[in-house]
Amino acid sequence: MIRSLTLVRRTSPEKFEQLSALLRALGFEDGLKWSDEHSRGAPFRAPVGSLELVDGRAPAEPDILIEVSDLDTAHQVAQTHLSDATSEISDTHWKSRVFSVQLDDNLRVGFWAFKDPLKSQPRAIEGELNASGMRFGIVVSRWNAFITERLLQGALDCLRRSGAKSADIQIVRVPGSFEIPSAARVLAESGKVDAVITLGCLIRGETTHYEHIATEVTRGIGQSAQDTGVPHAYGVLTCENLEQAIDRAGLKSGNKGWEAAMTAIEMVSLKGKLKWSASDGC
Ligand code: DLZ
Repeated sequence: MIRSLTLVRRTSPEKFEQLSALLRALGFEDGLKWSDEHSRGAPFRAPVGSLELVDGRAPAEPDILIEVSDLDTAHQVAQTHLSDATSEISDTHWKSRVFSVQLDDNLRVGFWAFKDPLKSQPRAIEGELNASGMRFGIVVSRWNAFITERLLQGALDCLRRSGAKSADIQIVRVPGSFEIPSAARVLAESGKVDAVITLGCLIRGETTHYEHIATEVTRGIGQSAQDTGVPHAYGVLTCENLEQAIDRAGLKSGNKGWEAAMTAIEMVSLKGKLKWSASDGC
């Protein structure tokens, strides 16, 4: 029902133009201007926006507070447009930073942004990282077991620490990465797991037809996920050499088995939430 928010203040034509130019420079789009013998208006459209009512005090009590995505750039822009009127950036008591533009005694506009950039992201449905009650299948290849066993340990560590019970984790071993998709599909179709974690290691230097195997394994895992609707996490390393594989199995670049397990947990949770929100009509 609500279409716009209007700020009414008496100010000079010069200040009015200066504020308009600043809002334009910060990304507001011009609407249709109007004027009559008493007043004039300049509507601005925000690409995304919201209206918030606050009962309490804001820093320096601006007449209006505008949330921006990049406060430092907004501050530079304000300084180029209204250098004398623009305050320094300061901290707020709500984990944000703010500066204000004092146009005249009648009009002070505040600009602010959360210190944590993720807080100002658009609201979204996201999975949780709690695995309690979830059932997992792990398909792990024996080829390059020196690496894949480390991936498996990483995945198990992640699942258990996130609340999964050992009894709810089914481990399946296959000869090589090429066999991962078919075993993953059987597990997914069994109805006994909420997600499948696939772990393997292909090393280009040691593998003839490396590209073909890697492409086929990736395609097969993706297809199993799409056909069955069961989340599949991809923990198959495709490496140039053994050193790279060691790095990704717990040395320099973390443990990709651990990361795949975390992805599986998040996707199971997300799937539950999406089902819930779809049945709720959202
Ligand atoms: C044959 C083969 C080769 C050469 N290299 C690898 C590898 O680096 N990583 C891996 O997981 N598997 C490899 N394999 C085995 C194949 O994935 C498959 O198990 C066999 O070709 C039998 O189908």
